[in-house]
Amino acid sequence: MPKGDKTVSPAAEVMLEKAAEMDIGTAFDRVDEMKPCPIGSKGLCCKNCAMGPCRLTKEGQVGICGATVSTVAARNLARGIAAGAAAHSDHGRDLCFVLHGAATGEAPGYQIRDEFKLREVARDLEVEIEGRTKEEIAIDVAERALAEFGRQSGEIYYLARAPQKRQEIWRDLGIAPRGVDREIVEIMHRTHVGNDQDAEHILDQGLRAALADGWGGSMLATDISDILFGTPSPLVTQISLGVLKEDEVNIIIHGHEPTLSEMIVAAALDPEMIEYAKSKGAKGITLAGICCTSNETLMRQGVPSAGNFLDQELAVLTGAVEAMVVDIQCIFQGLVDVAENFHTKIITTSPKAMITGALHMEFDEHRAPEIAREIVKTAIDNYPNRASTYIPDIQENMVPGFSHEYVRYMLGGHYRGSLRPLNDAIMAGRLRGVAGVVGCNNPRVVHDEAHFEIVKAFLKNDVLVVQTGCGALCNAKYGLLQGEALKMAGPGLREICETVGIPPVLHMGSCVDNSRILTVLAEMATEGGLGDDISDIPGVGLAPEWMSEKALSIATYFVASGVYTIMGVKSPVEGSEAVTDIIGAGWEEKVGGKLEFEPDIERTIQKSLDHIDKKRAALGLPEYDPTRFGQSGDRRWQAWLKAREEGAEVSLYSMAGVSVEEA
Ligand code: MSK
Repeated sequence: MPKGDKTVSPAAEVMLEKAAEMDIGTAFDRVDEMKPCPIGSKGLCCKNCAMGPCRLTKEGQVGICGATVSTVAARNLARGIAAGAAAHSDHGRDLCFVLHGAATGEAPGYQIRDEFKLREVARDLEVEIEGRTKEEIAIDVAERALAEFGRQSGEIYYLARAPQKRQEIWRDLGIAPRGVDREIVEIMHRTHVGNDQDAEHILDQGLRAALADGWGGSMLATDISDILFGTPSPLVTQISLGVLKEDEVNIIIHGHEPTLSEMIVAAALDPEMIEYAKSKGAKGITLAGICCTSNETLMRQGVPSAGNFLDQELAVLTGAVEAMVVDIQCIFQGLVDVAENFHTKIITTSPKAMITGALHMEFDEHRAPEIAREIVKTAIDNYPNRASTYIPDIQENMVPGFSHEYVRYMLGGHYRGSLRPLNDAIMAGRLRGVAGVVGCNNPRVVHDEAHFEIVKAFLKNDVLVVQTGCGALCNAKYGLLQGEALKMAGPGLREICETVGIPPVLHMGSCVDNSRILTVLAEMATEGGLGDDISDIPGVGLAPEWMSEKALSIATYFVASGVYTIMGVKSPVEGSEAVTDIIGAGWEEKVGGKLEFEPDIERTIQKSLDHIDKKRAALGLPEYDPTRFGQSGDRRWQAWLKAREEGAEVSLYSMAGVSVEEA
């Protein structure tokens, strides 16, 4: 395997060599063995009834029922959106139950950590606040939130958080979601054989269900996680496989829901558990995350991250993991096979996700602390079974935790918190625009390459980047989520970041936390100066290494909210020109955003910058000109650059105490 052929991650590279040496297969190998079906990959295989599957290979061909290429491709895409919206939203529903239990006392160990946010959410859900205890409010918030899933008519509450103009667009088109579950079920109904057979009409429902996810299920998941576990603010932690420790019990938490992982964090910090680990010969307990469980726990508790989606099997290959504790979504079944070569226990915990061959220790919020301790104890008991280990000595610092509340605060403090300075910077041209670069890894493309290259190009072009999910974890591994990355930023972006004291790439959380990006966009649109709708903002959304149905739902709710969204890898509707047009020019005309699939990294960058410039011109803003703002004025920064050029191993943070005169 040529170097860099599979991944740009040095830690992953080392582990893939190890896997080859040990003859252990991973997703990086399976992808070569499994060629994609040329018909299904283009969206042209219909298996919605037992007359088929009908495999359509060219325009003009129809299935046994007469379904056309565009109908089949649209149905397949809509079903993908439905599955993604269901996954996010079911995650949100479970958090509502935990909040309810925390308030009634039926879920011991959970607390209402952010009462301020509880009150804000209560206000938006029209729950009475005055003269009530936080528990009384929380019970009503949980019940009102749960009712959003089963709501049958009207509109979900959080649509009111969108700019007025956007709400009117949704109402005029008849795509304002009535209830989360209803819109998902309706996709399944419409795409049943012999039902909705007009591609555009099918995909209108795709927009509606995706909105129910973004402004409904996902937004509720984010809000309730913040109420229960705290609204994130920046902190420093580490990432990559080097966070695992040779002489400690290593437990990896992987999946998405913070409900169990937060309890495992508490159990792993318990002095009794640490003593127990010592009694087994370890020096302590190290907890590390993978995927979005990692995002949840690193931004609130500073739990280090072992990596992103494609790092999951590689972490087991270190031989140093006593237990990998998984809950829902993005968990490879292949983990069990890899773990068979080591002592590692794969522990499933969700009643919705069991894996044959894994140890199942089911989570129940009514006795969460007890279950978490049992799991940690199981991992500790496994430590003496460890054989040889191989942990790459590679890790990087990162600064996660930029919730939209913190972004508002950092730009104006408690009393003047607002996004005004952000809008002003875009209007002045210091910032060319904004980009949300989110989503997964996909072994069909080089691991982490597209995320890294695209974000570097944006920084150079003064585009402020926000990231979530595995995309955020990717660029954290390469040092972009810390102050040192300002060396890659253009002069305007660098000045803004230096003034505010932020890295040029802002980590906003997990997959469901893409809802935080929607909130920021809505506030930018209503703040003034950048039009009056999200579609006016010079910004783009990207998922360059997407792989999951959740990514399809996320992309669709960004488009439905007015954002030009580009996904990489390949188009799942490539076989239908009509559907490609519907989600492109068609959706742009309807909702102001469009969805494109562009596998080429350079073209993705160019399309994004062209779009940002087009939006700037439409707003009458000055043309982007990086020479207008000259060099960064931060002399500490200049001193740091000089010191590095001279070969000194000095961190920018360590220079914080250097006076300007000294610098
Ligand atoms: S975990 S959905 S691989 S971002 Fe949220 Fe990562 Fe994508 Fe899963």
